[in-house]
Amino acid sequence: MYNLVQETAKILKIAHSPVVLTGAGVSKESGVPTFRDALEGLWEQYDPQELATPEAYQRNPKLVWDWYEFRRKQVARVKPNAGHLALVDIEKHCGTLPIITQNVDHLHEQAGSSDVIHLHGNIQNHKCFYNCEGNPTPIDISTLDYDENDGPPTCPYCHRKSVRVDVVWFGEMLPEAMIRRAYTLSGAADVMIVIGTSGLVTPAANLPRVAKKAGAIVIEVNPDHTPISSIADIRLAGASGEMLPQLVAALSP
Ligand code: BV8
Repeated sequence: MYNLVQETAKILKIAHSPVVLTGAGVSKESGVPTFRDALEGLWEQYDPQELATPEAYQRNPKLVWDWYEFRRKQVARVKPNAGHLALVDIEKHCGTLPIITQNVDHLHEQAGSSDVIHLHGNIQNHKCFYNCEGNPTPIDISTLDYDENDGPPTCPYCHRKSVRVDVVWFGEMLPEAMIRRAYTLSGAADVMIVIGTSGLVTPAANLPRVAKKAGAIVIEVNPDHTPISSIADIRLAGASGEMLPQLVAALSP
């Protein structure tokens, strides 16, 4: 593994336009369950795709609201881990390191990464399900007076019980500006580091192939094999909280 880390450091030292794609695995060592693990305890009877859809919210708004409140409070308690912090150091070494993330936590920003592209939104933000004042209709729930046990709060504009978390659900389009920039960055990258994603959800999962097709070197950091492993030039098979600090050490003179 030592040689692969050294090899990766050599590649990064001469990279002009490196880019990173992250998934839930990069936040796991902060104590945030990966998306597939996000169904612990009382939630384990559900499939995420049965909770993370507009249909699920319309079918059972309180269930969906409660799941996201459970996750939002979990995320609010955690801190960036060594992997997030190592990415900040790598950005300093490379001069630039845009991070395209599928994660809905804010740990990359909290660690100090300066350019984070959120493909799937942020669990701390909320909006009206009907976008009654425009798409989106942002709502700050800290200004609302609502009963935590009574499901979604009332929208202050249209007065329906329609407040929802501002993340991208299955079957919903990604924010146009975010996905367009992600494709542009991936197509212009000379190195893409893919960290902690199962590579199963599109369009995010397409990005490593876009980078590869454009001639980028693809490096995967993941303890497990994924559909992206087959196009990776280098696989650092381990936890990001261990692999990325080793990479920073190898970059240091
Ligand atoms: C779209 C926010 C156009 C919500 C998420 C059929 C019908 C309808 C749609 C589709 C269909 N077939 C395909 C689609 C498209 C669909 C899709 O891809 N479905 C999948 C299930 C097949 N995509 C969409 O709907 C997207 N929109 O395409 O719009 C459209 C519209 C209508 C119809 C068709 C197309 C929107 C997708 C966004 C969904 N929202 N998140 C929330 O968080 O609640 S997705 C969510 O799951 C994550 O954000 C992430 O993107 C995804 C997968 O999660 P990962 O991050 O990869 O995490 P996971 O747990 O899977 O894996 C963790 C990895 O980390 C593992 O590999 C593990 O080994 C590794 N790991 C563990 N520990 C560590 C580690 N790695 C490093 N270090 C460690 N310590």
